[in-house]
Amino acid sequence: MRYHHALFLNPYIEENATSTMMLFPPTGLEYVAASAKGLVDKITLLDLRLGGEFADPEKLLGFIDQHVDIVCVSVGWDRQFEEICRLLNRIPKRIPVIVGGYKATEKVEELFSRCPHINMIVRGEGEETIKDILRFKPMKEILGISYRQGNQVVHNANRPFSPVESIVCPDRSLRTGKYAFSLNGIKVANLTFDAVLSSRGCPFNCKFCTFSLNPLGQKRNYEARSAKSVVDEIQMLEAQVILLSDDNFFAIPQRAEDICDLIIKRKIKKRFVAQTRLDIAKHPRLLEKAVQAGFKALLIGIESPHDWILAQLDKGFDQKTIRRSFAVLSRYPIFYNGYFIYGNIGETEEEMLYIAQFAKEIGVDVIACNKLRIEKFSPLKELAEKTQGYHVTDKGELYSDMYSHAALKKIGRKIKFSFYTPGRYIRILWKNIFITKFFTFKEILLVLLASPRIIWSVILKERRRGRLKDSLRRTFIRND
Ligand code: B12
Ligand code: SF4
Repeated sequence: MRYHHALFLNPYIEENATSTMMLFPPTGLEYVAASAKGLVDKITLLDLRLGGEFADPEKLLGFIDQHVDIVCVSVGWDRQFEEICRLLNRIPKRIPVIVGGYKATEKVEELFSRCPHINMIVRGEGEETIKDILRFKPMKEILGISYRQGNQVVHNANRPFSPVESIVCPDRSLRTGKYAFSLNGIKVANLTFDAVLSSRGCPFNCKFCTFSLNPLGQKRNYEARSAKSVVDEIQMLEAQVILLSDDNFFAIPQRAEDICDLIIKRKIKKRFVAQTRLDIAKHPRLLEKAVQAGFKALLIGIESPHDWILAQLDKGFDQKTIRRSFAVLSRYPIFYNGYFIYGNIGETEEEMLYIAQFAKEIGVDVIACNKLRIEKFSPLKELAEKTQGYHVTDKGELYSDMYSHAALKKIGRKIKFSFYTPGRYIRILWKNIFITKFFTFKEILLVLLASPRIIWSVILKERRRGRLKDSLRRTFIRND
């Protein structure tokens, strides 16, 4: 027996996707689709964010009904959960529905109870599991799946991780479109994006982080692909901007340097963005090579300006180290995004608000602040449960009697508006144009031409959310 036509579906719809979300392909789903090659006659990969006729659910369901005999769906995020469940429930019952992804792994029971049409949920990494499914291996023998048996849900044992070098890279020819540069949903310039995963896991164990701890509580030990295989993949890509979506790209400095050397040697001209730890500042030679190879932006987990919070999070550095590291980093023409966490256990409002000031002091270009999340297997769970007055929502959001969810949200906006002043936007543009040279002259012109539409779309969005006046006041008058 063999399936004829498998559909691999990223079910998130364009209008609701935020700007960063629009830039990158659904890496996990693409890996799973690539593994399915050769085991089914035809593969269709559809990312609904790319638009096209199948963004219309009626057309999509018609296509599934007429052409497809197995549907494999990725549920990776909290967003649009209701809509996705509704869509899955409309897939004809005779067609098997397989669901996988980060969120699906977390919400196995909920998905089964809400979506009677789901046949199997693949927990954790799916490359090997999908092969067993497509080979019609008996369900009870497939590691890493959950399935229905009468009124019960059966959870088979977890699947051990596969070695990274054995995992086949995504096949970009399966895509139906390009990931183009868009801001707030508006296509800005002819700049395209792609993502490359050069390693899995992370060698560190920061206490709040569930990056390499999958929703089953399994820790993915750090494993990296060879420099050659990474650069071979990069060299095949059409996109100009490549996100190295590893949890921590520079974890092995020598390997990262080898990758940079190969990029330089092969004269690959791309713009790279990578997620990294602050420790990269200890390696000036690597930083120089990274700049030469085309690294334009680094996304760095700083988390907090406060030593006691950094210690609580087991981050492995203190405020002094952050300041010292940024003194080094600011010598390089690289754009820095600092990730911060606020609403930590015991953190006061004043301490949270200091994030904006601190980020300015150290010279971060942009910040992304998130409330502390405590997921099912987070090592911080015990502390949160033990600390009086603290609670965790079923989505993993931490709040307290002192700072409710809404109060934390307000504090988050205050931090954002203290940092993003009009001067900051000018600085961001200046750095991108003249220092990191992220954009070419033509692209800058296109961004400028698109800017009235972007500003208008932001205004509409803020108005829809009923906070336009407040945002304008906080940006231009007073952020209190
Ligand atoms: C790179 C990355 C990003 C990139 C985007 C990458 C992309 N391609 O879209 C950027 C930087 C933009 C980003 C943004 C955000 N991210 Co992010 N990101 C990651 C990171 C580090 C890697 C993702 C990745 O490529 N994984 C590798 C692939 C291979 O794994 P995977 O996606 O899980 O897929 C495997 C399985 O899930 C399964 N699978 C997946 N789909 C399917 C489908 C089927 C049918 C089957 C069988 C199996 C299957 O098989 C896949 C292959 O093994 C992860 C952490 C991590 N290590 O996973 C966080 C992570 C995904 N991000 C997370 C979050 C919270 C965010 C943000 C919301 C942060 C924020 N507050 O702004 C934003 C979201 C943007 C938005 N607007 O919604 C969370 C998601 C938690 C959740 N689901 O609730 C994660 C898990 C980190 C964490 N633990 O907090 N992110
Ligand atoms: S926060 Fe960063 S360095 Fe720490 S464990 Fe997570 S991915 Fe690794």
